Amino acid sequence: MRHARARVLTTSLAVLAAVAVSPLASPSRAAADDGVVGGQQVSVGDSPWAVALSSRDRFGGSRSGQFCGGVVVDRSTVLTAAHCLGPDVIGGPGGTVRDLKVIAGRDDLESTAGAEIPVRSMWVNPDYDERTNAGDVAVITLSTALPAGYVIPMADEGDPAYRPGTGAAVYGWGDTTGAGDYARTLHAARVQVLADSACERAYPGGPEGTYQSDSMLCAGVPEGGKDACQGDSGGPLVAQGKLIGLVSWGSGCGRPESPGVYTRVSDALRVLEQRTSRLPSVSEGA
Ligand code: 4AZ
Repeated sequence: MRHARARVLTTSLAVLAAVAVSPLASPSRAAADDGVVGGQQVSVGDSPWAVALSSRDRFGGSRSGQFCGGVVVDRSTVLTAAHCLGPDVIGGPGGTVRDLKVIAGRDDLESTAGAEIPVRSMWVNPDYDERTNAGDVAVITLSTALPAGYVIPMADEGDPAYRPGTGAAVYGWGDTTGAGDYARTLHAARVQVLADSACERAYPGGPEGTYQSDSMLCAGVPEGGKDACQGDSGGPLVAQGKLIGLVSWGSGCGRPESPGVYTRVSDALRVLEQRTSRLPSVSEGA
């Protein structure tokens, strides 16, 4: 097993600072490049807070061992989904993966760009409910801090970014079709925050989960075709320049009647406040 040493960050902070966080660039990509599902290739230079979780021991050396997404909310803090760090994914209670890393600044998973940052510690929400999927949040503390330009603010409760109809973008290296076609580069799809009623209708309680509006957020497009998918879990849903959701679950990918379900970041903040001593700073509402 090859153990790549963490490389010095190559992304210039000045460049990052100069680039406004505009979720998506020009939409003119070939269909073959479409990814997340119904998305397009984007650059980590424009979205440095989008990071990949990696374990080559468990997921193999291709695609840098990527298996989930994450998001940088503080220089040493990455949020992801609890189910990404559960026994089904990383094997064994509490996680037995020894080579878990956070990859920042790497668009192409076949490259060595950016940095692979070892994990100092992780906290998986003990209240994560595998039956409903409620509370799907975990916190990774990095062994070395990222530059401040990597951090995205989080939207607290009451922020207008949570209003239904708000345009948002979901980011990840996951499946681009729902048939196991994992992306090599970071992709993003434009979706919108949907009314809770859309997900309450889709997920009243079933094998995949139960939609709970206090802790989850519903997003997609009414016509379907744009969505997060397997491998995107834990990654960011961003609206108005702020983090509003973490990719969590759904029935299939891109189905019109089955929107994507996200961990509601404002609720995750409450969970972290109550359960941990850490509270990453939040963006002021309005
Ligand atoms: C997954 O399996 C998954 N369409 C994540 C998000 C969605 C579906 C599945 C939403 O990780």
